[in-house]
Amino acid sequence: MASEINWFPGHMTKALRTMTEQIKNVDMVIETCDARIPISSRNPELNSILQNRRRLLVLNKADLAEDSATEEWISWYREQGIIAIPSDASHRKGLDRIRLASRELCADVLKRAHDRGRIGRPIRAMVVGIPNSGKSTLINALCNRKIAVTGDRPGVTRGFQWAKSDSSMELMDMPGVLWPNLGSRRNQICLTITGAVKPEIVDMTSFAYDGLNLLMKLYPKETSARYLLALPGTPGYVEDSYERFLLAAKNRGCILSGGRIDEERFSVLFLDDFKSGRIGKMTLERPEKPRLGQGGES
Ligand SMILES: Nc1nc2c(ncn2[C@@H]2O[C@H](COP(=O)(O)OP(=O)(O)OP(=O)(O)O)[C@@H](O)[C@H]2O)c(=O)[nH]1
Ligand SMILES: [Mg+2]
Repeated sequence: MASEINWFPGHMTKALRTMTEQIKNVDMVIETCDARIPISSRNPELNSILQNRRRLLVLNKADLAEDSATEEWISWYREQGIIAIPSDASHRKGLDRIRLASRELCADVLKRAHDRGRIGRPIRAMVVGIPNSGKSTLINALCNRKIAVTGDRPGVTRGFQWAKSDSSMELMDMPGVLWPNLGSRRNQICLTITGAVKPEIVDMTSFAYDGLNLLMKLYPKETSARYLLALPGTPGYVEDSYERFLLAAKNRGCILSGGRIDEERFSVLFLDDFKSGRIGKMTLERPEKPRLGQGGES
């Protein structure tokens, strides 16, 4: 089924082309990823376009991720030589650190401009990342104005747009971009349940089912509490994952007339629960411990 999904619609090809054209007009890149999936929400195809531009990685939606895991990721990225900063753009958290790190990253550019008499030259940054990771929200927060259109679905920003902040930064908003096939099925699940993929293009019931299984594995206590399921290893635990999915749906009242379980309604409800953090603060992947003799990003 997954191979038939078009994860990479045409407007994303256009966005990559725009990035390639515009990269020469910026001093640095701010890449937003989703703090709940700090690896699988990074588009591997951006590297060839952004090359060795100064880059800041923002772990956005940190309010939905487990705090200790976010700290682990920040340290892990630091070890890889990547500056990563957590933020909650919706609630304007992490902005000062982003501004400061941007100034530090571009210190030489600012100094050169200063030496040529351009005092207070703004930093120009292109904001890139996967759809729905909060690029436009972050830009509005940094500018303290609603300049960019935002929305609770992927694919809101369709073209590039400049936004000027308080004179210290000029930010270029970009459409969110995925890549063909998205890697492993686990990556596809992570990206779909966190909201980077348009729900219309996938079978959401199958992703909700896989998502519930993943959460039961990673956060059994929180997940079973939300859906009134018995914990693994306790009496009443349902071993069969499909039976468990149906029971969760039933426990949340998703029942059709005649007693049949409304899997579709439960899928929407589950995905909405996860997206809004109602099941708990959750991080779906952890940094790999480096194996001896290994460096760089996985
Ligand atoms: N909880 C939480 N929600 C956020 C955060 N940042 C953005 N959002 C929400 O995430 C959704 C997507 O935000 P956008 O700023 O439109 O995302 P985008 O990356 O510009 O998306 P595209 O333009 O589609 O690529 C919106 O509903 C925002 O309110 C955050 O830090 N925490
Ligand atoms: Mg946007």
